[in-house]
Amino acid sequence: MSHNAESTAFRSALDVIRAVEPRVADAISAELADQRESLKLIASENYASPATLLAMGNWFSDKYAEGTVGRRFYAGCQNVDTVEALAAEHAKELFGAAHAYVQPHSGIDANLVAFWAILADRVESPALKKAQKRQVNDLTEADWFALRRELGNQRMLGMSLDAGGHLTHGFRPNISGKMFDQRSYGTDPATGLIDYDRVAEAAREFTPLILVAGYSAYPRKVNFRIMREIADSVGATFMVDMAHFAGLVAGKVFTGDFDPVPHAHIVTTTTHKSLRGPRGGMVLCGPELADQVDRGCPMVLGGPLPHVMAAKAVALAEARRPDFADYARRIVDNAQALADGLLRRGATLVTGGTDNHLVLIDVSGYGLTGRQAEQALLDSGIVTNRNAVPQDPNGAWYTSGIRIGTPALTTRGLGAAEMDATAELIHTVLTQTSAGTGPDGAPSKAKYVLDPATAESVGKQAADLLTPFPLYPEVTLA
Ligand code: DSN
Repeated sequence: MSHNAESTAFRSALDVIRAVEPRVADAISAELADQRESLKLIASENYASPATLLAMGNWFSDKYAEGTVGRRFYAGCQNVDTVEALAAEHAKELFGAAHAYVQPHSGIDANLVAFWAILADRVESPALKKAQKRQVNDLTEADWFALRRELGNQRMLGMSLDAGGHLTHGFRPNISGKMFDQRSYGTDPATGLIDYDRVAEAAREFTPLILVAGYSAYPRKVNFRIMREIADSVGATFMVDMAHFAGLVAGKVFTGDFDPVPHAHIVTTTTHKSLRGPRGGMVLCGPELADQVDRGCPMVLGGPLPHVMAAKAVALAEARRPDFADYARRIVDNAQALADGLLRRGATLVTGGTDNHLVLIDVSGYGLTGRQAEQALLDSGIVTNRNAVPQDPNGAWYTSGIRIGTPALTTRGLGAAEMDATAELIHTVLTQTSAGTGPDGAPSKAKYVLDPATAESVGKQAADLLTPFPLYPEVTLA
């Protein structure tokens, strides 16, 4: 039996792996089967193309390449230079950025690179300047102490986690909340929307060194022009983490005031969410910060992952094609269709809807915590994640929200009609689930009751919904 190139490639790879450790080959096959069967609504996930996936499984993984293109600490990096330069070139063209640094391994790495670039650029520290000029032998113990004190007490203002901000924007359990003197801005309790006057007020009071915009659970566009004006008014560096919506920027759905690249001093992103690339991070900036950003390795990062940079180059080339703009548009159309379907059925949505790729359902109206809802939906073949809502009484663990997003299902080809059907399935599960009790009979935030027959029926309908939209149709493993 003959196979197309993709099937042959993945089958051959699995055969080779199976000969060494069959359980790994089986797990990889099982992961494809699981992803094919699940109605994936996790807002931060997607399906990378076969070309992107295949670009990661090769000899680039064997290469050390600390440094930057043409200026490495290791010999023999000419091919790594090729893929790193290609990825950076595609990123610059795609986003209209002056400089792109494609080495970060993840979003947190990208943010740390950006934080340290800003600190190195902005903090008046003679000791730091000496260290930057590699005059470290001239630094005394007192200099090092001063450097740590000066760098460690800078101010950052970012969006609070429960309003939809990200862990790395100063939330206490993350290093960003420990290395910075941090404050956060929230959203208007009545509307759930960012109140720019309040952000400006917080910035005036706190005078941060860094103002951060970006989110992982805010279902609306952000006006980056206004945010930049606020940053400028207090002399802050304006940083945007566009990890969640990079695909919408790439696809020109977010333009003008809503495109962060022309407005921010520095922009970070992951490459695997709506951008649909490999798992990794990236930093974009103007010429002023480029040198500091390029010091990400060794300041924050170890050796880059050349195999992932190769995959970034492939995915970014894909995102420059005209059909990516259509994909980005459909992501938002689908999110709005999903939101409308839920609202028509009586759900409460944070901000009352969406204008990006995600929807945040407040499940307290169903008498559930986010954790109960997440598990009941999972039992029914619908993969989501629980998420805090603004001023969440259940905190970040149990939460009162369910975050759903459309990048993955849009990649599969589902459209507005399927989004409405998905809204019906979610509504069915949430209305049919009730809060359970613990062993002592006390109310539980984790236990729930859902008739297994309902879960099975919804699971079957979810599977039926996916049948016309096969995942990786070009790949046959059996
Ligand atoms: N964990 C990612 C998300 O789901 O939003 C962000 O880091």
